[in-house]
Amino acid sequence: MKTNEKRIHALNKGQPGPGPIIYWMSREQRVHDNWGLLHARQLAGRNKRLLVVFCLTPSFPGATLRQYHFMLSGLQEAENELRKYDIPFVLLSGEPGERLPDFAREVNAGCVVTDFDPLRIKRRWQHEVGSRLSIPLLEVDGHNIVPARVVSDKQEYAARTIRPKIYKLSSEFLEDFPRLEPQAGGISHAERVDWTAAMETIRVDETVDPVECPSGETAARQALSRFLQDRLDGYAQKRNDPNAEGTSRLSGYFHFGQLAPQRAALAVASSGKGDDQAAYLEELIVRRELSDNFCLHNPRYDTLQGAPAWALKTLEAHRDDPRGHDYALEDFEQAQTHSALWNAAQSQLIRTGFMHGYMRMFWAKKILEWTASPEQAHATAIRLNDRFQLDGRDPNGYVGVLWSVAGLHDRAWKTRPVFGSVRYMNERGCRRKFDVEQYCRRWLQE
Ligand code: FO1
Repeated sequence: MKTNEKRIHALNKGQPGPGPIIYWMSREQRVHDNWGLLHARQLAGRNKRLLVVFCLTPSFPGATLRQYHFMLSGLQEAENELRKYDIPFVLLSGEPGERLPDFAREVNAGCVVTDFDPLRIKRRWQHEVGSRLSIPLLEVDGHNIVPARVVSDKQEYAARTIRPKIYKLSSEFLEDFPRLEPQAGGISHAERVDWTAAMETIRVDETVDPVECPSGETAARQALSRFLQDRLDGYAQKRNDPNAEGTSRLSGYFHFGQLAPQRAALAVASSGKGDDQAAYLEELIVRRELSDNFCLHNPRYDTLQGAPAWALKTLEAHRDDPRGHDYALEDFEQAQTHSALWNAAQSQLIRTGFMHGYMRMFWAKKILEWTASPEQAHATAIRLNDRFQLDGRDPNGYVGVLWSVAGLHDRAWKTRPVFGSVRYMNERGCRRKFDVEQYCRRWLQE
């Protein structure tokens, strides 16, 4: 079975050469269930060699040791797994715009295949690589079930507008993955990656510790199995209770591409779990793919200016409303606000690299309420999200912050101070949903 042609998009006008096929792994850091790698393997066929290359940048915007540690540990597993298929894994260090074209020339490559990613930095890398290659640079969307370039050619207003587009096309794309074919004798000269040396090239903030969450494709599959066995039953009810641990906890694996969302969708879709199944597929497919759609079509996805016009207007009208509290970034970062509930959420984030989805909304809305301006609130939420969340720097994070702070993909609500008609949330609402004291006890204890 071939990769659906609609997942593939040419990023330059290069002409294929006779040499090896390179799969430039970036967003999809896995060996199995990976449409980009499968397509590269198909192009290599029997007569060409396939090489997998990852380009490690010494610092990725906003990332810390926490995320690099997780990523490198998953990549080590990918190298070992690829060896079983006789596919060499090459780790380059430095700027992809320079290192990739140099490497492609060194091995006299015939074609480069890479992952779809709507974020600015990746599109810049791809532009630099594509314009320096005389061979084709092909992008494959291995992240979205319905490829982001296919589902819509414009920024969608909300879940309600993208949902029918996704479901209309999903039967074409929600197919099982073929197996990766081993390549005969492809690895004989391949050297092993020196992972200790690679770790030493990293130049990031080391004060944010790695988290205990196990990394890699195997751990990701196990996490999916545990979710299906233990937590899918009752998901629709329990997912809004931060004490119940009812969510999937797969977002870190999706962010680093260690698990294909399509694998999770196939498993959940065949679970026969009615409302729970539908609630999870809504999050996994509609909400996640809406985030990629937004970042693909809105170049201001990581600034307040990315918000809808109605929300910018109402926030402007309430710019001078008195704030009950006016905290600086450091107060938030160190969980030093007057609110035990807010501090508990921030502590959960610092300790675990994860914050429950319901708390993420409350957390970001309170940053808006207790900060001098909406711009500063937005920048604070992005900075903390990118720094501490294992899945920071992801389209989901940018969309989540804009939803909370500036009404993205939402509608106008009753007008209130500071928020204007952006949806408001307060602690009383949290108390109606879950045991706030239990959550605070859990995350505020030393
Ligand atoms: N992708 C790369 O191709 N090379 C890197 O060195 C790299 C570092 C990195 C660090 C933290 C992080 O959260 C992501 C990182 N990514 C890197 C990208 C990542 O795989 C995702 O593609 C995007 O962040 C989400 O679209």
